[in-house]
Order: sequence, then C-alpha cells, then structure tokens
Amino acid sequence: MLNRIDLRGSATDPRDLLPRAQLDVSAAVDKIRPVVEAVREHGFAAIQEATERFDGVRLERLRVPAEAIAAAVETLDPEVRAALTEAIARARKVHTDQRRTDVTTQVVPGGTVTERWVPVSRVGLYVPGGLAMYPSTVVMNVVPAQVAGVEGLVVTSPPQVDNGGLPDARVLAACALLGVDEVYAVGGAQAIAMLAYGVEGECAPVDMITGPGNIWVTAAKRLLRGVVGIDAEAGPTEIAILADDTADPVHVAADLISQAEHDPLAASVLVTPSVALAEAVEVELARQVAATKHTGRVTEALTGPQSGVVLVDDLEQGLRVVDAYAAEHLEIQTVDARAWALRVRNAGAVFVGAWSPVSLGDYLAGSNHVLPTGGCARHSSGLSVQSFLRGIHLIEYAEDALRDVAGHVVTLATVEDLPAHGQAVEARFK
Ligand code: HSO
Ligand code: ZN
Repeated sequence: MLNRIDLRGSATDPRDLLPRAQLDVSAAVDKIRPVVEAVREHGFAAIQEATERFDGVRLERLRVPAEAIAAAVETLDPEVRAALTEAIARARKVHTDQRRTDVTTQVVPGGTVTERWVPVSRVGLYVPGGLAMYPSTVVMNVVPAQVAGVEGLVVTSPPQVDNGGLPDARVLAACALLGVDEVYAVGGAQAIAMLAYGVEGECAPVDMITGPGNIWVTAAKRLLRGVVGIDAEAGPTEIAILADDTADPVHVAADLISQAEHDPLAASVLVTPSVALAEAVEVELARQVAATKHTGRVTEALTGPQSGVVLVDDLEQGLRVVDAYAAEHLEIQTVDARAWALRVRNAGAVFVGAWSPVSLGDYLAGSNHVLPTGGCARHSSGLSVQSFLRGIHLIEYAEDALRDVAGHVVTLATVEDLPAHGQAVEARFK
C-alpha cells in the first residue's frame, strides 16, 4: 500500500527524497481577492452576499447570540463535555508553565534593559466547518491565548445549514466551556477579511489571526498577512514514525491511518531499518484500512506520493531522514525511545514510546496540536503561549551611563555615515 523508498547504502542527502503534498495557494489568492476587497469596501453586505453564495445561509447578523452559545453547552452530550473539560484542564496545565516573566538585565551600573512580555490585544480564531469539525482545535487555540493574557478573543466559524445558520454546535459548546462569548457565524475568505478589517458596528478588527482552514482560508490569510498577524499556514497533516523491530506493527499501522484520516493529502511516513517490521505493517495496513470508517481518504493519503515506507541501514540513518523530513508529528517507537527522541532536531512534536500515540496529543496529552507542517518544523514551533506574546524592550540609562558609552555611539554612527545619530547623544553633554 505504501510507496517504498529504499535508502539503504545511500549517502545522498535525504532532504528531497521524501515528497510532500503541494498546494497551489497562490492561484487561490487570485480567486479570493475580490471577496476580500468586497468585505473591505462594503462590510456587512459583502459578507452576507458571500455567505449566501458559499454557505447557502442568509445571515441577518454576524454575531452568534449569547443564548445560542449557552444552549449549545446545555445540549452537549455529557461524555463529550467531560472529555473536552479534561482536554482543557490538561492543556491549561501545560500552557501555564509556558508563561514568561519579565527580565531586567543590568548592562552597566545605571543602564538596564527590561524585556516585557505583553499579550496581543485582540485575536481572531478561525475554526473550520467543512470536512473537519474540530472542537479540539478551539481548545488548542484558545487556551494558549488565554494563558498569555489576550483580552479580546473572538472565534469565527462557518454557519451550518443544519444548525439553523449557526456554527457547528460542538464548536459553540467548546467556546462556552472556554468562556469565549464573542463568536461569529462567518467562514471562508470573508471571515478572514472580517477579522482583518473589521465590520462597522458588527466586529472590531483583530491584531492577529490563528487557526487552520481550507485553501481559501489559507489564501486569505496569505493575502492579509501584514494587515494582521498570521500564525502559520497550515498544510495537510503529517505523521512520521521512526521504528525498529521492537515496535508493534498493529500500533504503527493504526497511527499511520489515524493521521491519514484527516485528508487525502495527509502524509504518513514510516522510517525503519527493519524489513520485517515494514512487511508486517503492510499486512496490518491492508487489514485495518479495509475496516476503517474513512477508507476512501485514508487509502488516497496512504497510497499518495507524499506517503511511504523508508528503509534505512540503521536508526542513525533513520534519525537523519526524519530530521531532514521535519514532520509535523514524529513518533519514536524504538528501544531507548527517549534517548533517540532527545536527539531529534526537527519535528513539530515528538511522541515517545509505545504509549504516546499522535491521537493522544491531538486531544488529551496537554500539548498543543497546532504544529508546523510542510517542513516548517525546521524553523518554527507549534502554537504556544509565546505565539501570543510580544517582547518589548524597555531601555533605561542614567546620565553617567550614557556619557560612558557616548564615544562608542559616535564612532559607530560615523562609520555608518549617520552623524546625526552621534549628535543626538553629544547634544546632551554640551
Ligand atoms: N492532527 C491534527 C489535529 C486534530 N486531530 C484535530 C484531530 N482533531 C493536526 O495536528
Ligand atoms: Zn489528528
């Protein structure tokens, strides 16, 4: 079922040997530009028109009434409520430990630099509502923002025909459980434009937008980056598993399928020095894929060029391969899994050992599931409290401390041919 990539005995850089799904976001940007411009110019009327056209719902107002949010949590299945409550509690625990404290450095006597960590004022979270209906994503975006101290937190999600033109009831319930009461029934590019520009009398503009979305949402985020802050462009999800012959093929296959279930473009990659394991996993995949609910998209994802089994000489080479690939999710199912995990340099999140599958992290580990895809794990991290904070330097020098260093300022100003910079210091000591 999986493509086989045999790197045994190969000394070439593995970086480009593992193909990735390509999304043509630029083409989508041209398509959504008129929608974004219309929202900027005509506000409510443009959103109403686009929503009718794309979602088949005529919105009388954009904001979801408080009673509808309260009703969603009242009618929520108690088991779902218990699971979401536990997910929120665990995520809060982990994210609370990410809080930063302001640090003052005394550079010289009388001269200090303080780094203040200040939350973004107003954040908009986009929650998809098509193929994917993810209350867990509400948790993963809202919790770090709240822990960071973001005061204005708004959620927007497409209206559902079968929920009376409101966003999905489970998404609304997650908002209620998290204490988010500013929620809009707007989806797609028009939602991103609404958040970025604001809509007179309906929705104030935000400073930053987070949350996943389909290609149109991603395109709108790319177009509006700069007008607002954008967290990251989320591509199709990825799982890589580094495993040796101590791994259980039943678990390995189940985990590969679990992320393939998200999207026909999802990537599932097994990296192993064990041919026996690779073969056992193939047998298991055939059995489990036939029995899984979303067989169609799982099969497409697993057989696509973005997925495969990579055979390596040993775990050392395997480590080089997974580092080069920089997966969104990396599982280590080997002997001494923790020791190997600590050597990984590039991954969005690393799942260590037999009892830490990716789906635990998707919901209940306490870690965040908004992670860098498409190789971005080489330079970026997942969503965290830090994503919602800005470090602002406070520079405080006393007269003597400035005088002591004035000569160096003048020297550097002169070498850069910016003499007025030097004079701004010298003027104080004339
Ligand atoms: N695996 C997805 C997140 C998710 N899974 C949400 C289930 N629900 C991307 O990390
Ligand atoms: Zn998932």
